Amino acid sequence: MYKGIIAVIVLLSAVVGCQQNNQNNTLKNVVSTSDSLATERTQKLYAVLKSTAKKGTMLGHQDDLAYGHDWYGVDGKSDFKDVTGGYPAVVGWEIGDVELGKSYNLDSVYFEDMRKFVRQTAERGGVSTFSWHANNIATGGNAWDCKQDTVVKSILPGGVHHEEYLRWLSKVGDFFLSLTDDEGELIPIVFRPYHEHTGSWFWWGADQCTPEEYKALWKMTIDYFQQEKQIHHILYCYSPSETRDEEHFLERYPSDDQVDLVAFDCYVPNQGTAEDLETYKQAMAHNIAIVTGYAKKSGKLATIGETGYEGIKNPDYFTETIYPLIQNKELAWVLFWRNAYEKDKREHYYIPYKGHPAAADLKILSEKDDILLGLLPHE
Ligand code: BMA
Repeated sequence: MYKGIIAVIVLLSAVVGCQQNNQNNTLKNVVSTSDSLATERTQKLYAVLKSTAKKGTMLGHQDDLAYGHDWYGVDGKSDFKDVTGGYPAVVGWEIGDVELGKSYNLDSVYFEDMRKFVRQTAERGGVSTFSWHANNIATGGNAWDCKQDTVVKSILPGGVHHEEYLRWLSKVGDFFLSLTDDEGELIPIVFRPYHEHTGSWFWWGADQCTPEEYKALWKMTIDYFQQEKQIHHILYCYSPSETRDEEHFLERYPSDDQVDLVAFDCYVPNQGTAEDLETYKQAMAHNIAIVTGYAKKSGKLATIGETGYEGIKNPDYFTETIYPLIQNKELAWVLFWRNAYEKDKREHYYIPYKGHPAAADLKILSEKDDILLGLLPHE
């Protein structure tokens, strides 16, 4: 377990405070964020993540600081911390409904609270990553509404919903621009938009748009952020669901200059039987090989965008399934999905809470030498 988080924070702040152009140029050569105007702090984060991934993998948990299996909105609480003794190095957040101007997301997490949690995570030397279950602008339904298959086409330039969609992007951008530290400086973050698009359960999925339309959607989004909103503190993560091979993985890949991290989402399927767990192991190993292989080739950074075993029915899942899969792989992190607090979702959790049979197992995983609790210092 890596314990130098304080040293890391000091180092990071030192570099963040340093504005000389010559260093900026040096960093650019080493790091090459996809956004050539990325803030120095963002470039720094990318560089640090790359060296961190060479040493080990960080653990992440969706919505970790906002709620857990048996609580909502308790200051300082975290299911991950209750079980391992420390906060997760990576915290995932979901911004669905921010585009509608709501003050809380589709899982009832207030955006105001998210800002605070992102600040706390940065202060601890951790990373915040964002997904967006964007609503369906054409039908008024949610992200899962796939009743019609021309939504993407309708929001691209020339489409009937284009202007309205740009107003949504503007709201998303305003939220990202509100993620600042106590000094008012923007905190670099990871954005993983239009995820699981090789599946067909979101309006941006494989049956809902062509590869060219998907790529155009991605480009339109980041061009709008960078050129219209002057947003330069984001690392972009491309995260399909499981893919067959590199060709399939790249079928809808925007381009190397629009992506910083390559990932995939993969869950234990069906009821989570021993057989399902076996299927999952194979799918994970296969997809880890695809993303790490492509990351190596392209100089990108590989992560696991989302994963987990709903209800964790095997108490050895973390040490016996996850650890062998991620050991000795250049993966920056693995993000486990949320521990729902909702009364009708008692089995919808992906890390153990205090007293759960798999709690000791997650703690053992978190204590492995190559499981990192924060970012490493950058040489
Ligand atoms: C899904 C589930 C939903 C949730 C959505 C967005 O995987 O967890 O309950 O609303 O993600 O966070």
